[in-house]
Amino acid sequence: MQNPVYLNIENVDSLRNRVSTPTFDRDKIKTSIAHIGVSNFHRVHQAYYMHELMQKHDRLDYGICGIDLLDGDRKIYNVLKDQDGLYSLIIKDENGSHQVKIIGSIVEYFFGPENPMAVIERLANPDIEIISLTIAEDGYHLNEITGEFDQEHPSVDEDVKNPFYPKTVFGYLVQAFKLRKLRGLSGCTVLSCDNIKGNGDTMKLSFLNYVSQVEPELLPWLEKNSTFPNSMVDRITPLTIQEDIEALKRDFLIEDQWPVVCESFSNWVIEDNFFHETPQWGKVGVQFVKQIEFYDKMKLQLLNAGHTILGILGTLHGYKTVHEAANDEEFMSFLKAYMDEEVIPVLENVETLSVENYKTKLITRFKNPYIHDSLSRICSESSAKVPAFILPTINSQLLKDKVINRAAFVVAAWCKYYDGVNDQGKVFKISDSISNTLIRRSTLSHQDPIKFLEIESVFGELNTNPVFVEKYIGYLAQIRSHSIKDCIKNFNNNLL
Ligand code: CS2
Repeated sequence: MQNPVYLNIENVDSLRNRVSTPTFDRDKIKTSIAHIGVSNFHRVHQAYYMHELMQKHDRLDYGICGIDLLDGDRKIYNVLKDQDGLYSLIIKDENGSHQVKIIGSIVEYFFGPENPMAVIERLANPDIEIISLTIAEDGYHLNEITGEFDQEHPSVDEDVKNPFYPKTVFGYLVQAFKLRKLRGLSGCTVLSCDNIKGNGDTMKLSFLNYVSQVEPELLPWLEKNSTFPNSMVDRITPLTIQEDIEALKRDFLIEDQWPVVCESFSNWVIEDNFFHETPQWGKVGVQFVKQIEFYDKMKLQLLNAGHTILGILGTLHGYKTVHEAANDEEFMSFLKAYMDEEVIPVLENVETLSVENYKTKLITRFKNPYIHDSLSRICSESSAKVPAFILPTINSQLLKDKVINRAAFVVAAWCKYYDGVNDQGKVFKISDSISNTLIRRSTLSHQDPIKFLEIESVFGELNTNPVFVEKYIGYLAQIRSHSIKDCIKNFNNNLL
């Protein structure tokens, strides 16, 4: 048997007869994008689109300089450095077909903790026309409910005190923009690619708020020299597991330390608001629109909310993956009714046909058994996800005096989630930056259910809405005395 080939620039051509490899000349690539947060999601989405532009259309002007800023990202930095920025993308269709592509669009890589000045210089370089971001929902430090920037967050506070040795994305950007201004260079576009409603507006608000603390004199320049388009990003990307690494070695004889898996579906819609000319990404399916709001709402309130619901309810039952929960008819009926009765009525101005198509496709995406998306990934950082994906639906429905039954049930189940034990009696791990608060509040809710709703940064003033509170209290009592599956069955049979 042949030995597996270690993935790097020297060996990549020898893989050509096994998988798709870059056919373009990587030495000719011009780097015009600096991307902060080289997550699995970035690697299956933006880096994939840029690769396709190079591979299919020979557009070599959108090379990516990957940047990571967190100590915890050292592993991906080392892997990509070792592999010359190359990695395997494994696309898994619902019908079982698997395709492997070696992605070659990340051509430079920087690691903030190792050399912050080098990162600042690269971001300040005028060749970089777009600084894109995937820093996760909780990376913006903007309170979803109050709309206020959390200046007291320890890392933000540290950057305010030590602006020349930044740790946060805000700290880095301010130094880079300051250099651009000092040197008489142009500004650029800051493109957020995170799952947040109005992600560009959110970034702009958070960033300008930060700038007003540390460098207020930069504000007028930034007004003229930067744009923050909103974007909607969509492709389900599970965490890489050891089995993926082994399968690549076994089936394709490729030794890749950190491949990424994703579904075949992919979508990217961006508000056409670029500082330089609009990028030529339409060729690979990126859509540029005047208004992003409708796409945003549809995706966050159906897909991400759907994930959160399957995540919370599925974990309480004892399921481990999204597809297990989605293939359980009771769970799926509950989710479909949630979408039809509680979400779709508030998706104003979204074409009925496109919502129906999106929903139908979504159900098959959730059921895809090859993706193995863990419910623990879905439930991590729920304190940022529930306010972004579920509570907007509740608030809009309440404003219109419409039903919120299933949404209130999910919030009650979310409270029970912090008991940390499933219906099979097994303990599961909780992972959230405010997990102590969530667990404490959930414990207090055994005596007084409202205590959980009093986490202001999550629920805002929802604890004062009598309609919502009454439903939540009733459901919590049911959930604490019955299995989650029985509660869902009762819901589906109109008994709850
Ligand atoms: C997921 C998303 O993290 C989550 O809660 O819903 O990562 C989801 O898989 C992506 O947004 C899909 O586009």
